[in-house]
Amino acid sequence: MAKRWKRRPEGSTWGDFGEDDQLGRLNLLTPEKVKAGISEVREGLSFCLSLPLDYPGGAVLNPRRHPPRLSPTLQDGCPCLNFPLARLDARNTDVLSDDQVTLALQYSTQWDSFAHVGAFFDVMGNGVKEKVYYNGYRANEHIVGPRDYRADGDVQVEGPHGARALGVENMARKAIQGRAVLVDLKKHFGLSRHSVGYDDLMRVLDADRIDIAPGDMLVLRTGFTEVLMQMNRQPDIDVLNRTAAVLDGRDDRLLQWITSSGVAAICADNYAVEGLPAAESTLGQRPALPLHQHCLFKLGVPLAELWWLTELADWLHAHGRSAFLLTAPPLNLPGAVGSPVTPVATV
Ligand code: UVW
Repeated sequence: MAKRWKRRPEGSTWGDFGEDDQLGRLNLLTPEKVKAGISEVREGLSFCLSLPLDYPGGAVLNPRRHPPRLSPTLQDGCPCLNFPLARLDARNTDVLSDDQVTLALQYSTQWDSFAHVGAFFDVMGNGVKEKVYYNGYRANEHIVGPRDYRADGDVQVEGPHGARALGVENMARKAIQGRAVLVDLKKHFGLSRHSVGYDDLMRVLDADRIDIAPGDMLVLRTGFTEVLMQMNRQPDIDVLNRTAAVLDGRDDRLLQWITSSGVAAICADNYAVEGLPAAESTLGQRPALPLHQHCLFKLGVPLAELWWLTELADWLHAHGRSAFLLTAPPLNLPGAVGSPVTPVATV
């Protein structure tokens, strides 16, 4: 089989975990790392780190993403909520409810898979920039949409679409469990918007005496979802755009730290982990989502957003701790690019 790529992006991990790897840094969640996470469990207390999935409310945070719509499935043409099975057979005593949902998979507490953000890159070294994703998986071959966007005219694509590689099912099968470390940016920067670069992050790690080891999952508490929850499903986008810390995706030293720290994943309670729009850049061609491109496309570090971290952070502070066991598999939904998640922290 022809290799998918001859050149890899500078500073990427492509190929380091195998030619056909689809897990990236999640490979660092080894049995030792799971045991390291389990050794952080001393009290047997668990925290749910998910928002109710009908938050943020409306579609102002991201106009592509609408709140979930629940509806009953149909039983012989009738809505199956409180459906008396006696309608089918008078001897039946059961009452049946069964439902379905239309859900933007990244509407609320979520994981981004590596199929979420790719880039134009000359993978074959022939001067042609192709649309590729982590480890050289290709647009229209592995990540297939209903339309092939081409400079010389779009082409409709027949047949099933979705992520034939890099989908969330790979992350689900990995189970995503291990040692995680909470870094509390709200404690240091408050609830006003603050763009956190390398120097800021190093000061926080130093002040709070936090050690992050390769294979740890980095969990960032900013307080964003605390403000969001108070808006009661009617988010005020102007307020939210001024709320809470975001990582500065244009800070190359911060991106380099993500590379060298060996973190397996980055999870945050804010909207996109990084500040959007990203700061202006003097480069002509540059990513609009620089931290997404660095993590999802180059390194294979999955990103998670809109987590609920309040009770966990309060408990960890009260007990002088920052590490815990995190269990956070996405849906085992073949072909999906993102996934809701109900992460569980255990201390
Ligand atoms: C975007 O499209 C901005 O995605 P995410 O939810 O990963 O920030």
